[in-house]
Amino acid sequence: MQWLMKRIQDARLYGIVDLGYVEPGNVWRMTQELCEGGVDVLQLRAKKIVKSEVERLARLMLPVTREHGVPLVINDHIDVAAAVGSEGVHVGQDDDAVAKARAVVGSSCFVGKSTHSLDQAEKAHDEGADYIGFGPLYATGTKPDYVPIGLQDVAEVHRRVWLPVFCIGGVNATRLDEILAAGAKRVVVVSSFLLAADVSGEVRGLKERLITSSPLA
Ligand code: 3NM
Repeated sequence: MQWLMKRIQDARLYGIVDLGYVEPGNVWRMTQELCEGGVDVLQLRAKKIVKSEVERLARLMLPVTREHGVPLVINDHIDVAAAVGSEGVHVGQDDDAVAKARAVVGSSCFVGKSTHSLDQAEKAHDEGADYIGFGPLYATGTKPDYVPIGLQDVAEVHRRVWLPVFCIGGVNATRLDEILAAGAKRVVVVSSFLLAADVSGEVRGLKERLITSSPLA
């Protein structure tokens, strides 16, 4: 378990295979390309998809992510995470979401939580989340109902929360410099990777810039 915690702490670039962008038939290829490009963590996000299909896709992804040493995180479906033995599970804003997930997946799986304010970030920390998502920084079609929080709290969240903080929402190569300048250390990228003509190349380029311009303290 300690190695797994270290994996999430050392992670800089978090990718998501989001079924809003990727056809089920392309999940295996997309997983391969994201891993080859160098994502440090990969999530399966499949809103509005039946659970049995989420489980099937997770089982398809796992051999690829494991081959690359990339932890696989299942979004929302804690029972699927437990069934397939994924390395992580990601939950939303419900107050008891972390405890509920922990009760199901046990201690061999890390638990991440989405947060959208400094207050929520501190609460997630107190609830025992292993990492948090923090955003959306910008308006994004991937999560269209959420009001962007901007960059103003990025530095402060790192002062208040001693957990890996993954900044999310509208992150792309064009915005990376200002996001890092605002204090981000880790980012999640969804549509900008999934819609790229050269997925691996896009991941590789962004990862390189992330590592060189913002070493982890
Ligand atoms: N969660 P893109 S923003 C899945 O703020 C997700 O919690 C967010 O996708 C949050 O990189 C988001 O395409 C969408 O903007 C990120």
